[in-house]
Amino acid sequence: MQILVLTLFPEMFTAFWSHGMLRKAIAQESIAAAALNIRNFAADRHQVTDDRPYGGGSGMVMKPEPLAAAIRAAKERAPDARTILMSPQGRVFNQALARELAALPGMILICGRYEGVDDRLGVDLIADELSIGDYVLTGGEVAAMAVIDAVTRLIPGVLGGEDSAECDSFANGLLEHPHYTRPPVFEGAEVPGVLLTGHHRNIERWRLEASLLRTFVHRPDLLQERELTPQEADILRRWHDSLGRLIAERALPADDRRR
Ligand code: 4HQ
Repeated sequence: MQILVLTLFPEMFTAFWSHGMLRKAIAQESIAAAALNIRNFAADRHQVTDDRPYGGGSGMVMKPEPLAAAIRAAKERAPDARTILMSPQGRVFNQALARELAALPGMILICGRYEGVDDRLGVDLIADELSIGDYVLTGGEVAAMAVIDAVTRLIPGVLGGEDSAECDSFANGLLEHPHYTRPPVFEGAEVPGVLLTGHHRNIERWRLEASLLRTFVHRPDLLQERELTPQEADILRRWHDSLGRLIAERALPADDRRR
């Protein structure tokens, strides 16, 4: 996948793709990545990229001409890439969108600064808009990095184990089970015994149950968005039955409010 970022701060990306999974993905040519400085596409002597907003008000707006020139130059380098503006009004980025983007031949990610970009950059220049969440950033760069990171790890051959990407949180729509490594006792806290038994079926069963419990407690909204496998339904039924028995045996009678 070809990734081009259009930004006023291309140096922000140098450290980003010099480390870890991104560095490896670039080294093995799973992705090619470059950041282009929008300022280099400003035609005037001072290379101005912003201007005061029509209608008045505080803050500056990114001028359309340098951005349009930068996008056209990027499209020449990556003709099949999708042009994507990072913006709070975009589709809210999630794992399903990461999967969609991982199937593209390329992405041109446009990072605004100040109050944003002139709204007249048309659909021929901006095909898609993405938000990474409902909070206000000072620029699209951090948002673009989040997208590049989540998308790159889904490209076949980028993560070590082929199944590691699809075992992760959200791959199956659930939060991940807890993880442990040595030592077996840390500051008095023990690793759950089943994980030390080597009994793989029990371990898988425990992990699924822990996954379901975490999701139920911390992100019940995720359970509303997916179906339950027969094994998952079975686990929930056992909780239901066991809670039902506990309530039947231990609940005190309700206060009689008529008195
Ligand atoms: N922006 N997800 C860039 C965001 C944002 C977000 C505000 C976009 C500032 C200039 N981008 N403008 N949230 O907050 O993507």
